Amino acid sequence: MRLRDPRVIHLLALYALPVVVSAAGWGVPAAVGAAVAAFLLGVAARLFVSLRALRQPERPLRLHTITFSHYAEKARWCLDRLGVPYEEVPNVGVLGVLLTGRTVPWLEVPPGLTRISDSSRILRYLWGEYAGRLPGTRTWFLEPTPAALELEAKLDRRLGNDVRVWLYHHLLRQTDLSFRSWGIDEPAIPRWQRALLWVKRPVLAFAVRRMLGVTPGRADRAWARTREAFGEMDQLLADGRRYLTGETLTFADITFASLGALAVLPPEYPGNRLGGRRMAATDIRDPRWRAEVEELRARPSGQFILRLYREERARRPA
Ligand SMILES: N[C@@H](CCC(=O)N[C@@H](CS)C(=O)NCC(=O)O)C(=O)O
Repeated sequence: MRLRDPRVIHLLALYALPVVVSAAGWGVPAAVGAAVAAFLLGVAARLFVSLRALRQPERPLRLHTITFSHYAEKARWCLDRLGVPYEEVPNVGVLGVLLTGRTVPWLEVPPGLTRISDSSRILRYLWGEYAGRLPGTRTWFLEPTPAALELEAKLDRRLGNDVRVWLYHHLLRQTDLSFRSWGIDEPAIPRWQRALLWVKRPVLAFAVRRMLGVTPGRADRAWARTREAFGEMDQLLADGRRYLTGETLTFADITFASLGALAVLPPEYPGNRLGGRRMAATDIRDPRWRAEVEELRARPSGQFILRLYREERARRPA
């Protein structure tokens, strides 16, 4: 969400419209005129953006994210690994979903302004678009084999949600870290968005609690299920295999490592594209939370995530 995008200006104008109409004391005909003008402005903004995009067919992909989102990290990691040019458009936490109803990550594909939501759909798009065009050594990890697809679907549905509920339960009680997780330190996020965070934190905290159902009871259940999921991965790795589905890395490994990372806090999370402060186990003040992180880190699956981050995410992407 950037103020130089005419669609954002239009959205903000729509919010301001009732205030302007009532402050100016306009009657019904003038208010209807203003609504028609707002509609035409929206049409013009979209037309302008579409035509501008068509004139720049070489524009890179754009990945819209929240810096610390683990689903966003999954897509970012795959894009980095694939080595295709892309721009990241980071935003502060939960603003997008409140204003537009769209979750992150979402991928903007030029020139037609195609938008792909959901990390798994983004991965399928990358496979469909680049397998065959790039050398196999770069794309194989995205091959949608039944085993990798099944693991990804399970992890997306369960681990991703459980880690989020468990983490928010802790984060909402440590204000400095919740601000950090929403992007307050990320220089690539516009200043106006970061400034807004100070004002809207109570609203965000309320919305997150309500939308995700973050209660102590649910957080306990989410924690228990997170341990279970790590336990299942321990079992897969118990025969000494290097990766979850065998001897080569696939997007299923990246899915587990990204979605589990916020429970293990590898120093390299979330990759090296972003410039703000990261989250370390030593930043956690609550002893219970810290003990939970330590417990997962000590397991083979926790060690697996730490290893993958060391091996894959420490380098700066090209
Ligand atoms: N199944 C989706 C889940 C995406 C999702 O829930 N993203 C969260 C962030 S982790 C989100 O956008 N929350 C709203 C927001 O923070 O603006 C995916 O795989 O991309």
